[in-house]
Amino acid sequence: MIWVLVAFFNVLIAADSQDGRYTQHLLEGSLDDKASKWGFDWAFSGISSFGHLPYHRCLTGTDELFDVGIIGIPFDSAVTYRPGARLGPRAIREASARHLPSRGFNVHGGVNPYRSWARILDCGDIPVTPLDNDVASRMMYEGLYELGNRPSANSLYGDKPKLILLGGDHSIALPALRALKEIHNKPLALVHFDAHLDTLHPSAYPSIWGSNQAAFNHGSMFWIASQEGILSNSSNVHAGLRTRLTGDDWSDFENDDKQGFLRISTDDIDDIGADGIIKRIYERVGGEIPVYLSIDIDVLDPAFAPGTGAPESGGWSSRELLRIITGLRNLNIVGADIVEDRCNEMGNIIFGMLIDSQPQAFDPIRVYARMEAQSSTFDWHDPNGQPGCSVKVAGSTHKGLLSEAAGGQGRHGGI
Ligand SMILES: [Mn+2]
Repeated sequence: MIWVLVAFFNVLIAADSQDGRYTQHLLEGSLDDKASKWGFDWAFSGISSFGHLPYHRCLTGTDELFDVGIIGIPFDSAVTYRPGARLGPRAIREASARHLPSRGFNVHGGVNPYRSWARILDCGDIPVTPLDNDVASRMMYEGLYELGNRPSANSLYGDKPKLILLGGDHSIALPALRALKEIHNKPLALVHFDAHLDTLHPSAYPSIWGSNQAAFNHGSMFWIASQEGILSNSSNVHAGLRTRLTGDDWSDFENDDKQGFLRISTDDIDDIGADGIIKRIYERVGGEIPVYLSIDIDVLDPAFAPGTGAPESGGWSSRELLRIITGLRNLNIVGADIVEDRCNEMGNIIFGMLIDSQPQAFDPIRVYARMEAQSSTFDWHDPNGQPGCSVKVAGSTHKGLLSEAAGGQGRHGGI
């Protein structure tokens, strides 16, 4: 067979000697030109990192600092309905292929995230075990604490990098909140987009086979976070709710009230519009407290996100959600997640918003909110066997201009 190769080589040489354009073309650039000649990708070429960002397995090396880290959390062992979100990070990365540095200017944020002050890396995945949720929770916490506690590459907007998590089911938010609370050394405000509350007492699930591990699920993680004192007790918001409740009464809402949440229902957008929802979130959260933004894509109508883990009809459109999220750019966001399915367009909007987020620029609706960290205990077991929540959250102070927020419960006002 070697003669075939030799013959082929001879043909190439002959062709080249007859017309030197091939050799000439190859030698045109110096070595320094290689990057400009080959260092780009089309939307459809290249390895599938998020938005064609530089990929660095950040957990295994500290040599690459970053300001915003994209981190996959391929874990879905805590769902109660439809699994599959462990494939989310891969799906999201693939779906983000049309985001490129050369065409990355975000008209909502007025910035090209790829060429901004921020160094953004795709930090790869945390290889979370699917076999033991206690171990999985520890792996997520340790990995995120490690990454979030590194110095940022550029300290212009903070000493610590911002973390964006690609889920994964929604339970991943709990180890993320634990890590970020430790890193920032104060309770966080949670801005939570979801059809569901996710502040459910673990015993709300219909089983007597409870355990501490069973309490770590994708509907109770914010209840646990509240019990552990991770969340500020009056700066949290749900947006896009349309869930049914446990049992025969309003106890899920009453339980939610105790955890310091303002509820904005899906229907509220018909009454106050996207701008009204943005305004309510600002009034509730303020611009200084560190914020964790958690987006369960079931906040969207199943028409837009049909593969999600627990679909509910009657949700917002992609356009409505993008408009609301983009309007939140002046929150002091320190971490965010996108969970419970694959998604595509939201990723770029979010990191554009994150790197443009700066507390000192927060001015349009100035809210003076100061929270005092409150100790609380976490014990999912209710000694009386009651499904109600034995929340122990001491009183907190909340100074500020929150008159509308206080009554701003939307369709579910006062419940
Ligand atoms: Mn949900």
